Amino acid sequence: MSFELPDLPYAYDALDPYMSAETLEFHHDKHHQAYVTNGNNLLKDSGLEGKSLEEIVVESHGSNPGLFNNAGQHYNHIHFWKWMKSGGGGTSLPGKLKAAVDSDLGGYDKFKADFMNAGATQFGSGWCWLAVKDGKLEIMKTPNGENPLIHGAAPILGCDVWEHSYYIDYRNARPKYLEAFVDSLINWEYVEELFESATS
Ligand code: MN3
Repeated sequence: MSFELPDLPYAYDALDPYMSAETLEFHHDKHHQAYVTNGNNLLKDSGLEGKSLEEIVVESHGSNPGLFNNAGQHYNHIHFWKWMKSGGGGTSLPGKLKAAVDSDLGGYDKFKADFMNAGATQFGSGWCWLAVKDGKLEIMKTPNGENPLIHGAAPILGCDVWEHSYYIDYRNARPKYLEAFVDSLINWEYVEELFESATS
């Protein structure tokens, strides 16, 4: 396979004021595009050309760091755009997901605090995650382009805490960005869809 930049699933200004059109133009058109371009160059002659994106991420880990970084970030961003929507976020979790958040994570308020804390305490660039591991929800954080796939878990929600994701709108205030993401941007229906496929 070769990597391709997907279109955003909404207009550039759809997430305003929580994430500006300017941020999305740079983040999608420049940063994600660079992972696609560099990833395709590094995929050539890697021996992984015929694999799925998930397989490329897992199999390049530890053996081909350049490809791993770009393939990981391509995977992460494909989902990141879909993890947000206009009018998203807040406590309106679909039923099965809400039940799992209650039983595995101690409820929505604790999920929110722990997810934001994972993002705020990721030193430098990286991601915070809600993932399914061994059938249960877990909060995780990873550096750079890494994601839960290489830890035997299925990511169902992730927030990009690289500075390019928030510096235009929030400057250095990463916790404010994380709070806006949780309160006003999360596409819970897409999270539920990934939860269903990770647990079925
Ligand atoms: Mn990014």
